[in-house]
Amino acid sequence: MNKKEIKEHYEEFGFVIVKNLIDFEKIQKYKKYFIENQDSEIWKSPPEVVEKIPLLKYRWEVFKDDKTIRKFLNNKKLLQVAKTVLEYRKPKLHLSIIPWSSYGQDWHTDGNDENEKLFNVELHPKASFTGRVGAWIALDKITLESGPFTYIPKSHKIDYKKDDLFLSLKEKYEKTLIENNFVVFENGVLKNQIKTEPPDAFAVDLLSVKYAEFINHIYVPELLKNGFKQEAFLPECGDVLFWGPRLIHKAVRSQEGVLRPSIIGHYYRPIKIKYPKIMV
Ligand SMILES: O=C(O)CCC(=O)C(=O)O
Ligand SMILES: [Fe+2]
Repeated sequence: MNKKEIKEHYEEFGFVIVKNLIDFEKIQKYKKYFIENQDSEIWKSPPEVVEKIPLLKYRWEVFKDDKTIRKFLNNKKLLQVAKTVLEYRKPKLHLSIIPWSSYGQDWHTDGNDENEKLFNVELHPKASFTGRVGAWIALDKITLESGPFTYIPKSHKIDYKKDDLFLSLKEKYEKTLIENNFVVFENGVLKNQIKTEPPDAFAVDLLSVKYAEFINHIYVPELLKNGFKQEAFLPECGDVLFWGPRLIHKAVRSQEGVLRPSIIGHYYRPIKIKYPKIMV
């Protein structure tokens, strides 16, 4: 695939798959490193980072700064695709997800202002980046049993401010929240607005549960009945899927005893304001 094809596919569908991108030897070397160190503390976020970004306490797999991981994810071929889709010369790595089993994170986007504002929760401090792309790298063949990355092509194009399905379901859902005294809205706005960065962990926790419930149990099931289709990424070793922050995606849970050899890197295009290197 040339750069133009990569960019066009990414823009049209919200993701692009590049087959056989990463060399076998590089993968073998990284796999060996992972296997040798999988029980080590090096995979965990250091306390000083968790303190700065309370949300990280829920993401034990977010890794700080290990040379081997950094080197693997800063592979030229990965960066080249990140550069192409972000249209930026120097994308920066800001997150890695390294475990070989999927805990089954349900449907979500990685950053979508309109959507997150639903409950006035800003999970992604906006000031720190203007573009973001995730790379899902298969270190072996991935099957349905391994718990594949699963996504809804073209969902990145949904305009939540105008989308009738989203707006009507959201209105109904908000009503039930109010009726159940879960939240109080004043003039259509949540009374307890969260403006701090990083946001107050308790509030985010509480509200994002509702946000996740809405997306997973109400919105996405309806979306899938209304013309959108889900697809699973079932790659061979060395294949990489790149996706944009607005694409709706999830991780299918790995079946008991089945591994999902993979590594995920997230890259971003920074702007002036520097936020801590690692974030969710
Ligand atoms: O583990 C997965 O397959 C999904 C990961 C994910 O949602 C992400 O990295 O943003
Ligand atoms: Fe995600």
